[in-house]
Amino acid sequence: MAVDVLLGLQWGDEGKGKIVDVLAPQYDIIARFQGGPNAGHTLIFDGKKFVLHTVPSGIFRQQQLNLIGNGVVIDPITLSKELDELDAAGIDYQDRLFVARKAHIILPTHRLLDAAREHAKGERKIGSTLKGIGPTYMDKTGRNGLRVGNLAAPDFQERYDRLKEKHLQLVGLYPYIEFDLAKEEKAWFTAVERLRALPFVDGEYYINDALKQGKKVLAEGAQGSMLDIDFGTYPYVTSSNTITAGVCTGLGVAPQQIGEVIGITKAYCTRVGGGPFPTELTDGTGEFLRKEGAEFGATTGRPRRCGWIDLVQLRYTIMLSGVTQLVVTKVDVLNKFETIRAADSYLVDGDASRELPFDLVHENYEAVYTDLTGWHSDLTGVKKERELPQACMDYVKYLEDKLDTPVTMVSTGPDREELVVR
Ligand code: 2SA
Ligand code: MG
Repeated sequence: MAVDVLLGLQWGDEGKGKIVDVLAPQYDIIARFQGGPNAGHTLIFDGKKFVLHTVPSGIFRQQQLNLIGNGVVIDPITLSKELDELDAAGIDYQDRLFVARKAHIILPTHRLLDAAREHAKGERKIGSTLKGIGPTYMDKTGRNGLRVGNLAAPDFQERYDRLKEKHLQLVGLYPYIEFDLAKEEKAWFTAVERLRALPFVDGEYYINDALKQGKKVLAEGAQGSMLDIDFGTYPYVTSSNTITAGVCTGLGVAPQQIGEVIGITKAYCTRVGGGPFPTELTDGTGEFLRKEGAEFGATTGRPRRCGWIDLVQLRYTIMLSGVTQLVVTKVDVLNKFETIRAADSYLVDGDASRELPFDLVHENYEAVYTDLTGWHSDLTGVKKERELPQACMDYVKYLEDKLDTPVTMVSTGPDREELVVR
């Protein structure tokens, strides 16, 4: 079993990028298996900050190979900008970054459609990142999509034109929005050349050959389990499977190849975009969490909604992905709290329940909280378990106990170094 999985257990932004970067030296290949440039994986080291959207977070470790798997959707424009930033930082990705031929490509008109549909929804909008994710996956399942491997086909331009025409017809169904298609297309075709220059592989053979040679793979999740297309808070979800099952289809590996499943959770909870969030704090406390945790979207800059940790929700996503170990991030954000709250059960129609109801948008439920004592001290820079205050250790142990899963790492700050490994 040589494919370990790392994924977010909440609504994204759990700090996956940092943990992948820390774990990368233990692996030969880091692979993204779903999502696209809607992701924003923030890494901080040597006083520098990087935000990755398409490129796997193993790129900053020189010995590791990185694969953008078939389950990912790629926007050549975003990818090209990321490569520019890597170039500027002197990161050598030559022969270390591979792209699966079966990955789908985001066209400018996918972004146009995303924007037009969101605009038309008004109040009911998903709060998508407007990166064209939904429409691209729709073309994938609708069997219309263009894939990376098609870039080499002599009729690529014709296929592009046909799909674009289809999109423009669809856009006509929605109210008009501003979009400079000619300009976007120009940038896109320039960026496509950049994508073409990367080595393409048949990702499924690439990974399975590597596994046969005894190589270790880390599958890097994007977004979070509650945004999963099947099990998330539908329709307020993204368009891919963000749980462990997505690794099998998004890379072409069999289930028995899956080893450790590392689930990342914040010490509290956030969500960006629309949709239900049972433990959301819409008061000053939520505002305080946002400020302390610098909770703004890494891709869109949108303020993130903040609330307490939700154990009902976490037990659900741990179950769905077969999580074997937990990483708790951003505990330092709770430094100033006298009391920390955790939702351990829900009241659904007045009855206590430890399961998530079917429809979190319309059903009658509320979170029931347990109060825990805060540590009320500064954790910045703490790297050893024995340096963690007792109340903080008690919180970690409470989570382990309630979630029935060991906590193997506690992140005490944004830097690569600010981490307690247990
Ligand atoms: P989309 O763009 O179609 O996938 O949006 C659908 C929903 O999924 C949410 N979503 C995310 N939630 C958290 N983090 C994400 N990545 C960025 C980040 C987001 C940002 O790391 O901060 O910068 O705003 C992400 N990507 C998608 C999205 O908010 C919709 O609710
Ligand atoms: Mg993020």
